[in-house]
Amino acid sequence: MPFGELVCGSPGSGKSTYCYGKYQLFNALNRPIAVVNLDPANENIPYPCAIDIASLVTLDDVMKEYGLGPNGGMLYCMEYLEANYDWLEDRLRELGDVYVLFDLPGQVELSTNHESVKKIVQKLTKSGFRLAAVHLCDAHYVTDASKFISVLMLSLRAMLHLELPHINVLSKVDLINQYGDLDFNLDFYTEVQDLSYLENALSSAAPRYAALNMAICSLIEDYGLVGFETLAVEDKESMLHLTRVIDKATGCVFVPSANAKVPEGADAPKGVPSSQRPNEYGLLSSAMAPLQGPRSDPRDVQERWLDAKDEWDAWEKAQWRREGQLVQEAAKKAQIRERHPPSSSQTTNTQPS
Ligand SMILES: Nc1nc2c(ncn2[C@@H]2O[C@H](COP(=O)(O)OP(=O)(O)OP(=O)(O)O)[C@@H](O)[C@H]2O)c(=O)[nH]1
Ligand SMILES: [Mg+2]
Repeated sequence: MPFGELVCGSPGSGKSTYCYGKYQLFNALNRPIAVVNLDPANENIPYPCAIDIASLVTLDDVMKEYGLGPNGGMLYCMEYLEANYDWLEDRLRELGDVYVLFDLPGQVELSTNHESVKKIVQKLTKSGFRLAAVHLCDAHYVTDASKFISVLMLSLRAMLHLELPHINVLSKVDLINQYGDLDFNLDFYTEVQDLSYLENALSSAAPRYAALNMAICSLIEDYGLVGFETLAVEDKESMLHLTRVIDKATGCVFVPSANAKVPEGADAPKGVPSSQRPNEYGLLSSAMAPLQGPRSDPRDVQERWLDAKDEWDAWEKAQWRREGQLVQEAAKKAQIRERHPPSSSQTTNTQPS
């Protein structure tokens, strides 16, 4: 049963960079992963691409052939992919039981109202994929009340449209202090508990629309669905935390590792992937426990990227320097050992008499 993510979000929100970051993280963790590029306009793909929509259709060709603009062309490409879903299915089957990331184009209508992506997702789900939508929103939107409202609306719309386990993410949180001070602590924006506090900021920016803005706020609150995780793609702790959140949302957290033991007496036919085998972990007590650890609390994130960014940066640099020194020392020692291998008398273990 393959697990995976549908990585969506507005243009430039960091989708492709996130896919590459996750690819590197999973390789370091020895978790098999494949990235599928579904953006027919993605020319500089940063990650090794397991499947590329460009080998089926490209935006340039569509624009030339049908005289369409870039946005219409993009919608056509997605409709073409939907019509040729077999092409995608065949290639996904060849990948086997790996974790799959789908890197979507930045046109938000694809994940908010256009039907093709939704239908492709439905077909993937039907064929056994367990996907979560990871919706990236640039973190700088939280520095302005009206932009924050628009990002909440966009996120809610995507949640209602895609009908997948859904994780909204404030990406590029490492850059957030460049856009000035926040009116509230970061957890106000990530937890989206009480939007009435935005009233002052919204009314002073656009007094004419104050009532409309507050009506939108109460609509978002009534649904009670939108909340955010944070992401700084180069921060390992941030990536690990987000990975844990997504694993929990997809149910991947319940899947034992490939070499997990099967309980005594349980029926476990050979060749069945580990996701379909019984296992002996106490999953409900451990896997569903609240997430803990660095960057799992928005207050930690605020301290790291806003309140004490310089101190943390300096500390991290010192750690990297230390790691670099250790690697150099280890390499030197290995060189010396190569040049002067220990004599056989030094290597043989002498048994005590
Ligand atoms: N500082 C910082 N920069 C980031 C982060 N994530 C992405 N970026 C930068 O944001 C820019 C856009 O990133 P992309 O990954 O191309 O964004 P995208 O969403 O794939 O863009 P489209 O495919 O055009 O919609 C690049 O310059 C990235 O280096 C992050 O976490 N921190
Ligand atoms: Mg991209």
